[in-house]
This record gives sequence, structure tokens and C-alpha cells, in this order.
Amino acid sequence: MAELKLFGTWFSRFGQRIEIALKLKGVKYEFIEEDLNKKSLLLLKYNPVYKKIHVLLHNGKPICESLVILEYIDKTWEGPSIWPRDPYEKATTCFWAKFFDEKFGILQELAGLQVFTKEKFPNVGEWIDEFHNCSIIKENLPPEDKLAAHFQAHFRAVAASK
Ligand SMILES: N[C@@H](CCC(=O)N[C@@H](CS)C(=O)NCC(=O)O)C(=O)O
Repeated sequence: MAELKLFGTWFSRFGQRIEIALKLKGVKYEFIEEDLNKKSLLLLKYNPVYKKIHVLLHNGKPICESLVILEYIDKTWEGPSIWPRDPYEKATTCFWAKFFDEKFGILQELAGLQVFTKEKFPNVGEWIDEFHNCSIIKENLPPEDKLAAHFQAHFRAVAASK
């Protein structure tokens, strides 16, 4: 039987996109929760370049970086497409995925910033609402208040350590 393990943390948006992709494809996997303050030797072994989550381990072969992992999942398993099939649409989707990765997400709210408001970007706002209303997404995203509490505690700890 194929071995499939995902090294990650419950609160990471990068990991949530990977878990949602695996669930959309109907693929079973084992989730290995990492402590980012004390990374496992396996994580360091499988991602020696960045030493970061996420790593998808498929039959002993590690795949790193969430967007690369999404590509791998899409090509490896049957089921609904994760990426658009049209090359131009795919390139555009990839561009925006990278753009959002490098910006805030929930962190923008905690920092008191509102970069992507519905007023400024109605199409993006509509897409975000549609995304959150999809049942497989709703069932697999941790509650926003739990995420907010986690990141607030994290930022307080960072500030206290300075
Ligand atoms: N570009 C990477 C980002 C991965 C990333 O930033 N991982 C964070 C957690 S969300 C991490 O492992 N941080 C620990 C560290 O930087 O030491 C991806 O898309 O997978």
C-alpha cells in the first residue's frame, strides 16, 4: 500500500491548501504535526534546503513547497483538477497564489491592515466568499477565532522575547 505522510502544523494556510487538495482527490494520508520550535529530524532530513514545513512524503520520496506539492498531487492522483488545465489560466493562478503567499491573509487583520477589501477588489472578495462557502473547504479550515488566538499568542511571545 502507498505510504503518504504530510508533515505540517494545523494552523498553516500552506498546509490547509495541501490537505484540501488531498481531500478533493479522495487520497488518504497521515498528518504529522510538527513543533516549529523543535523540528523533527525527519523534517530536517526531508527538507534540508528550507528546513520548513510542508513536506509530503510519498513512498519515501519527499516533495517540498506547497505550490510544488499541489502540482504533484494534481499530476499523481485522478479526480477534480486542482490547477486550471489551460496553460495561461494556470500561469495566472500560480502568479496570484505566489502573490498571496508573500502577503498577509489572516495576519493582515491582526496587524490592523485591510489590503484586500471587497470595496477595493470586488472580484477577489466574491471569489473568497465562494471559496469559503464550498463544503470541503468549510470542513477543513480551522475556525478563524482559533487561528486568531494562536497568532496573537505567537506575536505576544515574540514581542516579549525582545
Ligand atoms: N513557501 C513555503 C512556505 C513554507 C513556510 O513558510 N513554512 C513555515 C510555517 S507556515 C515554517 O515552516 N516556518 C518555520 C521556520 O521558518 O523555521 C510553502 O509554500 O510551503
